[in-house]
Amino acid sequence: MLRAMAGTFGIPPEQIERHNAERRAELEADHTHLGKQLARRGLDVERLTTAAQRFEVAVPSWGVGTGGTRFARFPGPGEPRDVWEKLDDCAAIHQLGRATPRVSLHIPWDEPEDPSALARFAKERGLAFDAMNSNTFQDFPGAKHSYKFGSLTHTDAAVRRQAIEHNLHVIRVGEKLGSRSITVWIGDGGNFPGQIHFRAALERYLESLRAIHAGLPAGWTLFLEHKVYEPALYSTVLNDWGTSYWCARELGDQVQCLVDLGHHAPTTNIELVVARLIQFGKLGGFHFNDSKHGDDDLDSGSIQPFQLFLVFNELVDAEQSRAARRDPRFAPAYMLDQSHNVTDPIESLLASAGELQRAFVQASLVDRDALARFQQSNDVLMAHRTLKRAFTTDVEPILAMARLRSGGAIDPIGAFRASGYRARKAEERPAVSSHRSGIV
Ligand code: PSV
Ligand code: MN
Repeated sequence: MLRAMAGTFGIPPEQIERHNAERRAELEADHTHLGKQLARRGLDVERLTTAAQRFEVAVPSWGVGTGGTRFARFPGPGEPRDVWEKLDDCAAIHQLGRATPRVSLHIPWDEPEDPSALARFAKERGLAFDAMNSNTFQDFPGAKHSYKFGSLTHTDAAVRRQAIEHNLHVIRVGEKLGSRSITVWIGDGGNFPGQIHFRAALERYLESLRAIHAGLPAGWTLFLEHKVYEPALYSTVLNDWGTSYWCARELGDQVQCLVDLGHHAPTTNIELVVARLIQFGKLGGFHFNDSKHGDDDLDSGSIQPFQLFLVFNELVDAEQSRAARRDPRFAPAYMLDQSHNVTDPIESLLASAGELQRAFVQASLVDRDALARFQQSNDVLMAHRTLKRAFTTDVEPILAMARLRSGGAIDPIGAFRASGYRARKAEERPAVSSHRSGIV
């Protein structure tokens, strides 16, 4: 469906201004007070607020629709029915939170008929496109070959070819949208011991990736996304960060590893994985979410906020000590990848972007000189407490001030609820029975 007119979009700016006016004085007092406390620790609240303003994370187009489990999906009112409406919701999120100026699209879920028109539509709403995501884990109408037994690693070269062509198509669409990266995640793997020859499947993976890499435009990055299980329940082809690292290294400079926080066994030390990939110059990006049991795709920071902080601790440390890492262009791409099953997706995405920003600012508070001294002298308790001191600091006034100064809302979820946006969309977007905007 082509959108001829932009129509009404977003939250009326006067509503945000009114919301902020009621809260500004208290925020300024809190920000000043926090500034004094931080100054005693040698930290500059203004520098931290500017850093928070610069923090950005991409939102997934599939995240603005209600997600679901394999049991059911319970759609909410006013759900976006197509990619245009998804962008409208992404624009509202960015308007309020000011941390999400880019959208990550999934093809063919969001296949645009006219990519240039979609790029214009996004630009009008202050949005651009982040990494493209290819989808060879489902069969789509009209496809000649099925991915039931794999895609890029299928035993049949014709199936592999179809999956390669799809990825090249996604890159071409991305070029028209102004994207500069593609994330490749495959559902390939086995459900039974004996089903798959582990080494042969990985060889086929590399061969297919080489073909995609050959079609990668200059300046583009290809992200490899590993996952320990699901949908394949016994083994996956790109099962862990080590395999991902090996493949990325085999493939060359334009290929990097992407860490989805939910794609590991429950006891995996993810911040250690992050540190290793940084050290080896192959940390390309993240899919942020949270989990309790597996790839739960819960809201970032909702279950293990300390883990999120520790991940950002590695990122900030690497940023501050450039010598410690091999990649001089170190600028990992941040994306959210969540499934909002029981909350309003707009609220979840606003909250999640805020949680990442919080972890980033808290990690920026770590006294790195003191930490290095405690590590050097094996003062274990004080080393740990140095991290804890940063993690337990309430940086909310910095986050709220960053939003205010960037033109967003002091309390984005409160402002969203007061705006009546969802009720308006419920009227404008009557539910259609066949649409599937989430992950089911
Ligand atoms: C797979 O679990 C994944 O994390 C990949 O990034 C997919 O593209 C995404 O979820 C959406 O299903
Ligand atoms: Mn992911």
